[in-house]
Amino acid sequence: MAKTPYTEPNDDGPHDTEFKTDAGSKDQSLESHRSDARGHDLRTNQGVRIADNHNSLKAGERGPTLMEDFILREKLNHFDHERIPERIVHARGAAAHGYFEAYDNAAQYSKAALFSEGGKQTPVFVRFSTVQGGRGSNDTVRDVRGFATKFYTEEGNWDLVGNDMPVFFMQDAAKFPDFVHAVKPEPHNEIPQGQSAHDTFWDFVSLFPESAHMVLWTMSDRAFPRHYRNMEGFGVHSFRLIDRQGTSRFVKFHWKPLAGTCSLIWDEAQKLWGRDPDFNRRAMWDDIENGDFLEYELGIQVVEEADEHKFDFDILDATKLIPEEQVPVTPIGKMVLNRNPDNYFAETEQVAFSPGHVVPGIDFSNDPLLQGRLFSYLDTQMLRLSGPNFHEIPINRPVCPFHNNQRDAPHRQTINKGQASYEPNSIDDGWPRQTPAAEENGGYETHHERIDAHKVRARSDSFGDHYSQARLFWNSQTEVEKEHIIAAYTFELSKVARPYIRERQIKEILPNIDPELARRVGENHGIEAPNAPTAPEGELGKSSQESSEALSLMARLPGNIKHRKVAILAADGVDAKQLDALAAKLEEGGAQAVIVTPSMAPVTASNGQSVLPDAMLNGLPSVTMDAVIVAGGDGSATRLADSGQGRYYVQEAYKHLKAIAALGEGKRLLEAAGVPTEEEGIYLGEMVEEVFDAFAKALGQHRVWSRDSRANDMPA
Ligand code: HDE
Repeated sequence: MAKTPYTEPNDDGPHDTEFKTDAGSKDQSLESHRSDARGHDLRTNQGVRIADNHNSLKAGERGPTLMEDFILREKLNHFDHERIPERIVHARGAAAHGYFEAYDNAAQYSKAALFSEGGKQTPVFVRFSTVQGGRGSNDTVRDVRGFATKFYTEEGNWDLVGNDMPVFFMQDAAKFPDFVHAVKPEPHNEIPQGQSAHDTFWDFVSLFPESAHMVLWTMSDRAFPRHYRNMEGFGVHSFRLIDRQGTSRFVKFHWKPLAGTCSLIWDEAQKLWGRDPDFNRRAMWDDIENGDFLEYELGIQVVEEADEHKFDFDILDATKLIPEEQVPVTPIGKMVLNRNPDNYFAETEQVAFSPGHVVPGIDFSNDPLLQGRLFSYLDTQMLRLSGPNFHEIPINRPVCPFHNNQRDAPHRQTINKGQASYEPNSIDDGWPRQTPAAEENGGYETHHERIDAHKVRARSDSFGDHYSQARLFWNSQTEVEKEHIIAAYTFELSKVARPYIRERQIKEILPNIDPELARRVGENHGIEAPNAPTAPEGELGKSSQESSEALSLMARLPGNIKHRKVAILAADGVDAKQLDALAAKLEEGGAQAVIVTPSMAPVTASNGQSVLPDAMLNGLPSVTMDAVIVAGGDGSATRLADSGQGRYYVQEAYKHLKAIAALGEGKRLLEAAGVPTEEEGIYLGEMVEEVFDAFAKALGQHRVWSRDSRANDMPA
């Protein structure tokens, strides 16, 4: 290939190679930007000490304020500009720092330095988000979760900007603004916040069959994860990894949570909007503060270029996943999130991700959704972060050196020395110079893909199948999950005012996923659904497999009680020794015991000991917990049974399929609340040892699934 004539590469090889990352590199790079006011005087931004921070400058004590008051003007001026435009999507987020550690096998797939050797650590910053709601909306809404990771590698930043669902609502970037306009709060009244249950969303998706697969995912319990640590992540598109020999392979990226997958229940998620709108971000923050870190494995599904067309779908179509039975997920590394940001705005709000931030060894596919994203993310940062220098904001700066001839623009921080800001130049001896591509430590080289085609505004026939994988997902759900999906469609469509939109979804979309799904949702709306698919054969498509285990949330349940929060209900008269024994058992398994009492006043145990509560009944209601234990003692449970809040606590826990144990007289609370005492998932006994193992086993399954069909009878 002909070289650009003025190429003057580094004659003695690349120069910035002495730079190496370790897990702490980003923390160090942030250190010079941190500011701690303790021990310092209050000053203006120009450094002048302030003598009075309470009174503006006036003409007389009761007179008008003077323009001259430069201290007041600076303060108000700065305050007036404190907000930046929120993200058009993914506005509400929470983030954490951590590190990625490569496994031994990673280097065989990609020449990227972060994968170069087993055990190599690279700092990361991860932002989780919801999509639809504004910055101040709720955490536990029914929505997709963003899972965006910035790897600060020694060759520059790599952003893996993914979601917690492996597919997307559309195939072509051209439809993204339409979709977002439809799902966002409606334009005339800005209602509803954080929800897809409204006319414009269902109007659009019921007319847009390619969204059916992703909409089905969002109608599943995946749409409200219990904790960010219990959520999978997906790069969604096919990307390319390039190895040292220059071989390109298609890959799909997966984050597999080591703590297993589990979700909330819709009723619980809704109640949390009021009880704790910050439920997910608080849990992540608290856990990290307590040293209980979030951990994920990075996995890849690898498709050799020769196999690109061997699937019954197009791997460039972002509405399709590659079933794990067809291409297993190979783990290539592990990520640990172990440090909270120092400042929400400076880090979480100002972090700027882009799928276009890649490093040598990582490349794009022609997925038309991904191609559109490559433009959109940089464009959005120009507005959000006020210009092209957003890469200089501390959280966005690569940890490796970076020099180029980009100059000036708003808020420029770097003081570029020298006269030459162009290339070629002789004044600065040609610096900064290009680095030729190489097996390692080279300049970025795009994979040499041959493209010989007409310029067309068209879509490939191989993108025509809109339903086969929606059917695959539906067939892969357990009965309980299917019931929750039916309830979700029923609920969402009940919020749609226009009957013809409801009807269209039930008659024209759902039967193509599954006629039984359509019939059940239709029944709940008094609409008769066709008993067979209605879409043309091509749209219905065919999946070479009936179901896929990995698509059910149940496939990766936690299996143990680690990280779980268990409420121990207690009131005056409680058996203090039992409380200690319970706390010890729970902590031994890595769970957190939370003593919940009627008020924040200490309770007096039966042995006279004073027990300090961790929370009160309506302070940390059962929706914030994973399971409940009613402690025994002398009168404790009777006191709880006499209180509406006490009874409600266990009723709600029952309704949300939580494991419940009651010790000794604790049973009285269950009886008073109308909670059945003799069924699976309810554990009664005199001693902790009698009930604990069975209780812990049920908690490891996350919920008592066998209760699901009865749970809604509980009027909580
Ligand atoms: Fe995004 N997306 N997106 N998206 N996206 C944004 O960029 C966009 C898509 C995702 O925590 C925006 O900086 C287009 C798929 C995450 O800061 C914006 C298209 C996936 C985040 C944007 C998509 C995502 C964003 C808004 C279709 C999963 C939050 C603010 C062509 C693979 C990142 C911003 C963070 C954010 C555009 C589709 C994930 C407007 C045009 C598919 C996790 O640029």
